[in-house]
Amino acid sequence: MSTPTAEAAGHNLKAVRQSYYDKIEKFDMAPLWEVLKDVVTKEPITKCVPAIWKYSDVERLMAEAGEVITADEAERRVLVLENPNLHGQTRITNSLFAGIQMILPGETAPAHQHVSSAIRFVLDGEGAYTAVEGEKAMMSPGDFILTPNWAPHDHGNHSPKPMLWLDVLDMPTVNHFETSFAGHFDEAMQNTSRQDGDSLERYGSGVMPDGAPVHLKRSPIINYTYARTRPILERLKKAGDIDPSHGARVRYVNPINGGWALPTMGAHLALLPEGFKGVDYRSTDGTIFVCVEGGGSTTVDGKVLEWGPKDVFVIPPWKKYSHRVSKESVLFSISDRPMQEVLGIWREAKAA
Ligand code: 1HN
Repeated sequence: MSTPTAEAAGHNLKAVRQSYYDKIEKFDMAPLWEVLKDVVTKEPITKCVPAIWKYSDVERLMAEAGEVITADEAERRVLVLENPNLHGQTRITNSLFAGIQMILPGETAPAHQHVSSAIRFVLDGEGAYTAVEGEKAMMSPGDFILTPNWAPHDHGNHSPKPMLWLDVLDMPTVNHFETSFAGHFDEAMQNTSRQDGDSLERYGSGVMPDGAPVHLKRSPIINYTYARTRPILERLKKAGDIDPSHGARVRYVNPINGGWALPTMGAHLALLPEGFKGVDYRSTDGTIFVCVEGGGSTTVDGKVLEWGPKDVFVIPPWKKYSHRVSKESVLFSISDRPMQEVLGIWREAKAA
């Protein structure tokens, strides 16, 4: 018990400190000791919460967007997947943007470029294209398509059906650094000089043209097709090469140096065998998942996310999660892990 005088002295000290803080504020200074515990936390603190976007909702609401605005008017007809705890911030995690884009038969989305790198992960439709740096990449479900930093890109749909895909961009990080530049081209469509699949054939087969330009920061491959990647999961499964948390998993790499396909975002494709019960896992990179095939559930922070084909869900940084499936399933995932690794701040923890 403090004595009345000690209490009075305590009050006095508080008042003295406060008047000192008020004084230094006028000089744009502040006492670190008042906030130190909040800014240097013992463990990661995140505003991001786990969430799932069911494809049935996405498909219905996106169809309505098609009646409200054209792709040309919108420039990009994208519904932002906003983290429920970050509404108004145009992001799914603190560092990444995610959205669903739709392009209807006969539409084009005009050519532009920006500092943010983007990836597309194709959900629905067949045969619309995205043109990136002169390569016209035809899209099929499960394809993973890169639009590296400053690459000119446009999209078009000459197929009879709507085409929908997931866009993920590092835009919130680019804006964190306040380094955004963007440009538009006079022509709606860029001239394409390279055919569908050209970069995958040139660079993704264990050889590459002698004297090929060495892109160290980003992969030269534009479209990592599902047709090429899916059979590798089958091989891993058959060989029993199955991680207890992640299943049979491949990483999308830059074939020049074995690093991530992009310097800012890293992606995987994983097969969870029938009856898979994943061991708890967590890492500092908040991760966006897409169910490509099958269905199952992911438990995170006491919450159960039930997912099926084309559903998108997000796991916040450093939250323990585990996947469970009854039938064989395929999950695509993407995060800001390459950025964290290059800064030396990425961590993971596997349950014992
Ligand atoms: C963008 O340029 C595209 O090119 C998609 O398709 C989504 C989200 C934020 C900023 C730019 C695209 C985007 C975007």
